Amino acid sequence: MHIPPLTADQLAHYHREGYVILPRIMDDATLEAIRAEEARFRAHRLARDPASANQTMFVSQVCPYSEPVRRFCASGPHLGVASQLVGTANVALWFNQFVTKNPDGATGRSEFPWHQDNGYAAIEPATNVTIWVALDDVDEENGCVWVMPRSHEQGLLDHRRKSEDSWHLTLNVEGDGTPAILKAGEAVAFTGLTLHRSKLNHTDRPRRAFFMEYADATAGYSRNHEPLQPLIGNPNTWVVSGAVPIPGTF
Ligand SMILES: O=C(O)CCC(=O)C(=O)O
Repeated sequence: MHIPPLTADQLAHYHREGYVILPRIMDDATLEAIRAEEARFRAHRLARDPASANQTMFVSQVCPYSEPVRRFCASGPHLGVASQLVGTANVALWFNQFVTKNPDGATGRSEFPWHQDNGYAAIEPATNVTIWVALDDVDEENGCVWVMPRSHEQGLLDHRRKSEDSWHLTLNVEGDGTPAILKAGEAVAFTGLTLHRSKLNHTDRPRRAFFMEYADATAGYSRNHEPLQPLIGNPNTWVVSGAVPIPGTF
């Protein structure tokens, strides 16, 4: 599958609005392979924890466990676009995750509240991009992602825990934002500073998604305001395009 480079208009939209809708980035065969991996993890999770049937399933840092996932993240046809969005030839994959929003039923728990990805782990410089790929057709009914246009202009905002019994971080946001309505295999790309969220899944089927975060391979990261660490050297981080300087200690 070939994905043409983003046009100047698409790139300008990304930098101005903080997001851009991408065309299809997973072909049928890849979509099936990645869906099969999602099903494998979901079955495993369900066997371990039957209550997870009604909860959102998050499976992070999947590459060590899955060749199809690793192949897509590290050499998928979207890497040229990822490099354009990050703005450098030297790009690192540093995070990836399945997010399966199971049917909410009447629990009201399938919401993922407003946040910036850098609110969970700050990347510096914050030129990182999240590429969120729909594994099913997604819309307002089954809990698509919503982005808040131009919110990245505010820089990194203060997040707080949603509630004592939740690990979600969030903050007050005025307005509804824009739904990223996608067909399976299409994606939305947004900056690490772009406010986004997803609402409830009102259907009776899981809403499956997979996302990857790419950053300048020389960037650093910090969780909980701890000192910045180089991304490279973190066992989950891989250069997927270009190279980084070799440390003196090698
Ligand atoms: O897939 C979703 O519903 C949103 C996930 C998300 O925003 C995140 O994990 O940071």
